[in-house]
Amino acid sequence: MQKETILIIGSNGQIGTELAEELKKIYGTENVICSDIKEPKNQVAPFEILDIMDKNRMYFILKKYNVTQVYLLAAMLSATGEKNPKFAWELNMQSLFNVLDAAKEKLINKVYWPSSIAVFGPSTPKQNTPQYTIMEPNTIYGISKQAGERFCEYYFQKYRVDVRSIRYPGLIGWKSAPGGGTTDYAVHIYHEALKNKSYACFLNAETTLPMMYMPDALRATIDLMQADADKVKIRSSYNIAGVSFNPEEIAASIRKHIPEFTISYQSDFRQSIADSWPQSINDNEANEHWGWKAEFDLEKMTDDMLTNLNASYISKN
Ligand code: NAD
Ligand code: AKB
Repeated sequence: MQKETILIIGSNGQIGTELAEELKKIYGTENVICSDIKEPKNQVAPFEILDIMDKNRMYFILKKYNVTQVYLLAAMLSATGEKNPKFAWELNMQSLFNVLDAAKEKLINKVYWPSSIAVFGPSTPKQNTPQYTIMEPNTIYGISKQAGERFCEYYFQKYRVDVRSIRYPGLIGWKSAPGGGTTDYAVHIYHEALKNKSYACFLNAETTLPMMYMPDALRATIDLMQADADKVKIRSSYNIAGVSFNPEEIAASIRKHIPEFTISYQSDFRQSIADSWPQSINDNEANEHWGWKAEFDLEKMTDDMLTNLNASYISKN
């Protein structure tokens, strides 16, 4: 087992809940310190309350545990960000500065910070969106992710900070709830299919978006963090592709398991966010540099989601 001590910031969220489990398997439970602004729902240890805006407390925790790597997951996502743009900008940027500065000061030696497909905007080519292309995001979330990417590359070039990043598509998993994004519908739909056999979708039927099943996203994250430094040639953030589909297509895949499932459409403010994003992603660089390839397609994901969610509902009742 490799000797690293990891701090996850924002560990109670959709990704943190699952990533903590995977990192503990690799590095040992006691070497993965979870932290969040709120107490976790289920008991987790070791755990520290940390508001990432409080740089002194973060430094105290880094020193207390001799942390070597930080995974910074605290952020405000696209939909909640539009409701409070100033705070979203402050949280998304200041949190990154606090962590990058700790790495610059050599308190830690590696940083993981996720970006998003939200860095792209309405003027970006929508199909097979390349790594390098027009990027004019029009959500505060996307603007903060794009600025964050520039700062990651700047800290790497100027201060040799070993920061690594992925532009996640919308993530779908059964173990944890999504936290205020535009792609959240693709998690809710499975829960509603099992509970009510119907779902009212906040995006319209033809809204195709890039998505990814959580096991693929976790594997990409860990593979990138474990790659030799010379293979990580992009220090802004890597495109990675999973699966692209629209609400009608995910509903059809659910109907193969639950034939009576119905979907209706009531699009809201999230429609214009979704319309500004790509429909599919080209991930040639991630594939060439560190061997990335997704494993889950829509049918395999639906099968796994419904099987596991069903089992978890049964065990709760
Ligand atoms: P989430 O909203 O589910 O979780 C974020 C966590 O951060 C929450 O537990 C929240 O309590 C915590 N948090 C909020 N403010 C904090 C603060 N001041 N200090 C400490 N913790 C704080 O988000 P997520 O889906 O797990 O996303 C994690 C990261 O991945 C974010 O940067 C997000 O932009 C990025 N990302 C996520 C997706 C996705 O589909 N989930 C896609 C692209 C990128
Ligand atoms: C969101 O919808 O905001 C996130 C993302 C794609 O970054 N899921």
